[in-house]
Amino acid sequence: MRSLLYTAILLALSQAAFAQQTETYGWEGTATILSMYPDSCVMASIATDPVHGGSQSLELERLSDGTPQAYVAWITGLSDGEEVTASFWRYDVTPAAAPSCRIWAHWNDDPGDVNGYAGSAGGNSDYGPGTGWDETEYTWTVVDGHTGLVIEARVYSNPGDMVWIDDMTVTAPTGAEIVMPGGLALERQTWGSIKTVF
Ligand SMILES: [Ca+2]
Repeated sequence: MRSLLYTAILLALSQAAFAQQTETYGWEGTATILSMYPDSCVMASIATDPVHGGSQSLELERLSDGTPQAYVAWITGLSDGEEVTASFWRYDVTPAAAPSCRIWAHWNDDPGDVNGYAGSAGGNSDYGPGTGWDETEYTWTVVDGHTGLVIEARVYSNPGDMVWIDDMTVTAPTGAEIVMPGGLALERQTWGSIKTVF
């Protein structure tokens, strides 16, 4: 009986350790991106053509010479060894030439500021086939005590280049928080409410 109980507890613990949550975002509302780097590097807007799912997508136009990073998701509350997987569909029709798009990320150890930066976390180096929509994905493993990760959509390689993004999926441990476009104001409001309580 006791060993059965231990087995049940161990099972529950292992399930808790590996429990994952998944959030999706398809740009069907008005929110575009959470932030960007450098400042004014992209024009982010809602498009109705091309679209992968639903009736809208995210349109990114590169404005800066430096590689623009459009922040499309933010995961906080992470610990070493945990994994975050993010994917989105991207659209360009220029095989082996710009415009192209990659999924990338950087660490952000400040849970109160989406613009915090604690070093590059790398990403998927593939530029895609450039023959319309294709899905790009990458899995990051948390290291070096980092606690947050910002998912970027990067646009290559000249000012004026445009790419489209749709149907993003982010999977993270249940103990983490996933912030999607449009979720930032809510998060701040929640923090404000918490501060008021204390
Ligand atoms: Ca969509």
